[in-house]
Amino acid sequence: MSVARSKRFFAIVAVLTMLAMTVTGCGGDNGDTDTGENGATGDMVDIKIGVSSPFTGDVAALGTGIRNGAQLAVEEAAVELAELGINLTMLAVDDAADPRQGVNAANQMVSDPAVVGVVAHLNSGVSIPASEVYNQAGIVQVSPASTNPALTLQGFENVFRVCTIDTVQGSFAAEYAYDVLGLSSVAVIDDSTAYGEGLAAEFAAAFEAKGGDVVSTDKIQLREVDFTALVTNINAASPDFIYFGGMYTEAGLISKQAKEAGFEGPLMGGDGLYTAQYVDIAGAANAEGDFATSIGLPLSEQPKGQEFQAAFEERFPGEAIEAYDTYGYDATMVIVEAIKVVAADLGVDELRTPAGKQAIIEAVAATNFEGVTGLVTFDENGDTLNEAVTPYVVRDGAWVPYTD
Ligand code: ABU
Repeated sequence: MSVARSKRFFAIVAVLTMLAMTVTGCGGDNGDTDTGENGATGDMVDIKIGVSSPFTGDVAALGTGIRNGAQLAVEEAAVELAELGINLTMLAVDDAADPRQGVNAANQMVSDPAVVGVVAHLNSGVSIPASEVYNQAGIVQVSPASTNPALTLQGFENVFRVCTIDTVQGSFAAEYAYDVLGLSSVAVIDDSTAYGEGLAAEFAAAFEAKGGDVVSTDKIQLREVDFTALVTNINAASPDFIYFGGMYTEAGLISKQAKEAGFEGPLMGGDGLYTAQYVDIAGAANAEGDFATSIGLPLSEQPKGQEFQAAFEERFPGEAIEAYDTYGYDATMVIVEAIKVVAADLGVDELRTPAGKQAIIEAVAATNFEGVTGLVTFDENGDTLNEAVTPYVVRDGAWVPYTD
């Protein structure tokens, strides 16, 4: 981060306070600025970046974090873009981790002519159906956190993600469990979602390829709370550990109920578990020694992680930085960088036109951006080339990077 940029990162100036008042969605709703017929407020062209993830419901901790990261980025970028004649604000819409609500959110965002790109969504099962809406509308979608490979294999030129995919995460987890942790038998469970099913399948295939024994495979449903029969069967099979493909709410309950039923091994899962909420739900004693892989490097090792942390703590005092906050920030900045390219090439008045939005898609495809999380570049499918994954373990009631 350059000195000038770093200063902007921390500066909360009067104009920013005014702009922040138009950043919507803190309560999960949307909002509009007063915009003239030509999309201009005074001499400024109104441009919005849409942000949609779960701000309510069982996985709101991760979804709200994405919005926080995006909000930080928009507020920082608004100062620079104002100098170009662009009034940049954020349109935040809750998808509640629900595919139908996600498609509604997508329709709401693309129907606003000021929206030139979206940071969306957390859940793969939401991102995939919503991506059709963005594709039809010719709007760029950059997901901060949807890791199912299918999202970027649809042939949509407008779809990108800054997180690596579950093919990478699942095989990393299998190798780690078998080679580093010395675990050789596992009960695999997934939550019947695109993410959970996909990750569990990738993990199980890679674990068996290593020589590991998958003693059972089971499915649960979202919002299930009683896993008595499942953990009884797993205890009878006595695997070394449980692997769960899914999110932290169900994972925490399975860990709790398995340990309380006498299971002595750890539970392991993916990035959907990497939040303090997991430990709270499982109970610290039950979660102790459980494992998760998460996308990217630990915050302290991300290239601009410490600057992000300082800015975040000033902007959101008392709030925790969740797994995908820096990815929400970087996904937003990828769109901001594209806006700057298109504004320079075509002029700010073209940004809201179909040609301008298409040019933004093309500029995002050519991204070469030093983000908080590292260098952001995309392959021909729109997947990031940054494939970092980190193993974490619960120690003394908190997730920490795992070291031998
Ligand atoms: N990648 C974590 C959870 C989000 C999803 O891909 O469904």
